Amino acid sequence: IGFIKEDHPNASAILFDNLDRNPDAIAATGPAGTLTYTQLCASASRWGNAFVAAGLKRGDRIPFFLDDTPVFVAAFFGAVRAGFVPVLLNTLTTPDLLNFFLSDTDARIALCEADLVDKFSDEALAGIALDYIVIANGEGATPDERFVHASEFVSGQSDTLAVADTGPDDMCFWMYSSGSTGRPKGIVHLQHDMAYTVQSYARHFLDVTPGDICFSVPKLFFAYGFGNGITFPFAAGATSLLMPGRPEPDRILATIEDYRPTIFFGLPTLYTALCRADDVDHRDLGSIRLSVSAAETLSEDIFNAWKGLTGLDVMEGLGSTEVLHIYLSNLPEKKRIGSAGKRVPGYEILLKDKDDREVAPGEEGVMWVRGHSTAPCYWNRPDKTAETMRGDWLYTGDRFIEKDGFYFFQGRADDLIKVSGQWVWPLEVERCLAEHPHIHECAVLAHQMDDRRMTLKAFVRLRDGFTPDAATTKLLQDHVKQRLLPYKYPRIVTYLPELPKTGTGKLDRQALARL
Ligand code: 3SK
Repeated sequence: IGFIKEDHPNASAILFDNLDRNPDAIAATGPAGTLTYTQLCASASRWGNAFVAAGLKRGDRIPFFLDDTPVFVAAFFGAVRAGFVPVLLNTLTTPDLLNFFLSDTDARIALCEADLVDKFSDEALAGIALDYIVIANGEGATPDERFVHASEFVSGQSDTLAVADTGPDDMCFWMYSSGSTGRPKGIVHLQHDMAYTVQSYARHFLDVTPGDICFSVPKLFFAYGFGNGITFPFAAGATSLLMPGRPEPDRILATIEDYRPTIFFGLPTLYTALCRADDVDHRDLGSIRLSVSAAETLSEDIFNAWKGLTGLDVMEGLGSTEVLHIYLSNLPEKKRIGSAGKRVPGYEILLKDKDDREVAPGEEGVMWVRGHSTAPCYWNRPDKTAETMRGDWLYTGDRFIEKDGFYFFQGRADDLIKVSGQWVWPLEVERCLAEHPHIHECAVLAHQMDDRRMTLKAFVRLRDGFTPDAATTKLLQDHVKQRLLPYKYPRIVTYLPELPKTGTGKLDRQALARL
């Protein structure tokens, strides 16, 4: 794809190059405000200068506990341009986890959304030596002298900022993996990684032009939302539509009508909620030219429902935080429903068996990915780095089958469990259960019983009008027994009014495992 690393010594060029190209175009818009490229670069410069004035040293980490507003973007590019390292945190983080992040980053300054100041509780700050917690998007009383408002923090700083003397392989920003087990891992991305995702995925699949307005409902702290809402629009001189707050269907639909985005980025759970929203068929979705989905498999029902509403085929892909963005994708005109798509140019893909041998065509294997946007390591975790970053290849732990170049997800490599002495993939049971007409949504997890044996536990949200009782449980178990091998039925079925979701709208399997 003709990518020359040396051309990307500092990632802030993705924003600042627009000062020459289209300074007066709208860079960011949404309920929190609208800024041209000139205004956004000036704001980024003030942030960068303020971090320098606060005494940060090259490579110092700055945790971002921020919602999606222009402040996020300005502080991000200001920090990167000045040689500091933003750490993008999920704002749904619990205080104990926030404490871990603040300690793991060894940060001296953290940024916090005004609405979320309560999260910086005594528990979150125990043993943490922060000089400043900078409060964004709100004024008002501050809890103690460590807290300072952003207006004060950047006040008097210059509107221009010299770029730090970084190189393409210097650390640029981190995100944390949610991780299926154990504490989260800091995923380290380098200065050239963002530009690589532009030349690989964005160029071949999105073709963003300056007239586009990109709207990512998944938040900027999530690698998918980060590419959709920061990297791709700014690399093209387009506009990013930023919507802070909860991703409720009605707010999303109103935002689409008000700001008329042309590229819409969602997730399967979100498309499902939108397709089921009251009066969705009377809403104006006509501005959207391209709809993208990632992270999980979109059902054919929802694919068809969205097509009925918008006339658009959702373009499904799959990526990871370690790779930074999407490395498998369908195209609207070249797709297989239920598949994560084909290899994105710029990434090499291998499917290997457990002895590290490439599998034969049509056979299942664990996916390995190689490309220049993959993170080189997890911060301070040589054990986990060695498991995942193997030379310049990344071991994804996802099992796939490839047919005609399209990859079909089969589950995680590590979630195979033995029930009654026989192997079961919880995902296979989940997919089977999800087809039952009484089910709104469900998840199936491995569950260890008191006697240490493993079994399958289903978490089910029923559709309205169905009763969570023993008769329904038997119906659901019989459904699985009849469609899969009989031993695969979930021995435990727990009914919930709603299944917990992560900040990015995925099923929160860790939260379910704790129930
Ligand atoms: O989950 C995904 O498919 C994904 C896509 C893009 C970037 C990051 C992630 C995790």
